[in-house]
Amino acid sequence: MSDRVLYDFWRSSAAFRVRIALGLKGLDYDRAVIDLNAGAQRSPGYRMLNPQGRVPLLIDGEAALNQSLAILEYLEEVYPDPPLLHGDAAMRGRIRGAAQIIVSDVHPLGNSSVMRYLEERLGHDRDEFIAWYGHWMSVGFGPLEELAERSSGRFLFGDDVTLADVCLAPQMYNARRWRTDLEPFPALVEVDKNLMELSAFRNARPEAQSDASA
Ligand SMILES: N[C@@H](CCC(=O)N[C@@H](CS)C(=O)NCC(=O)O)C(=O)O
Repeated sequence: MSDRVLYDFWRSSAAFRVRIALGLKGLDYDRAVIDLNAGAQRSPGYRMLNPQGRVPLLIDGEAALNQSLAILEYLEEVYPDPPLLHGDAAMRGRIRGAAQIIVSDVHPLGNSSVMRYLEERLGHDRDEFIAWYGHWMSVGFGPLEELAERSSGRFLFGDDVTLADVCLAPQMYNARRWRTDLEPFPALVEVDKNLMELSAFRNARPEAQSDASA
């Protein structure tokens, strides 16, 4: 049994980011499944660990961390090899900026609690949610497509996998899940395909998790 535990759910794209980073850095971990469909994230026991009631949560020895980007930054500091932030401060800032487009501007608008609020409180149906989330995904993918077009290599910033790629792949999964049109984003589709050739990305896919269901 590892002293590293990821509180996780197969379909969580925020947790997917952390699974990728743990894999890239070669870190073993146990998974504790929090079934978001059954509302386990709101159970008193889990909220004692993470008052926000969301996944992921990473326990690493004495450290208990929520928020995927904070976890990725922690992993980068404590386990720097291989690095996910490259180059000088300006380059690292650009990588973080690309990751933030997904983590801050796009992903929160499609979170399951947002979907529940739109449907249950504001009376929108599932198709309207899909149109809403698809719109904001396309808005976020626009600048990332330009970045991918300008990249000198297979990934968003050349041939080194970065924090931005770690955030991109799960959002591409979300885009397909919610039937967002990816035709306007061929460079992102290509980067995603290249990322999925790496075992850390493939092993972290939702479908590859033990709790995956239809
Ligand atoms: N900004 C957070 C987002 C976490 C998040 O929204 N997780 C979702 C799954 S992807 C969740 O736990 N949703 C459960 C809920 O909202 O009830 C992060 O990056 O970790």
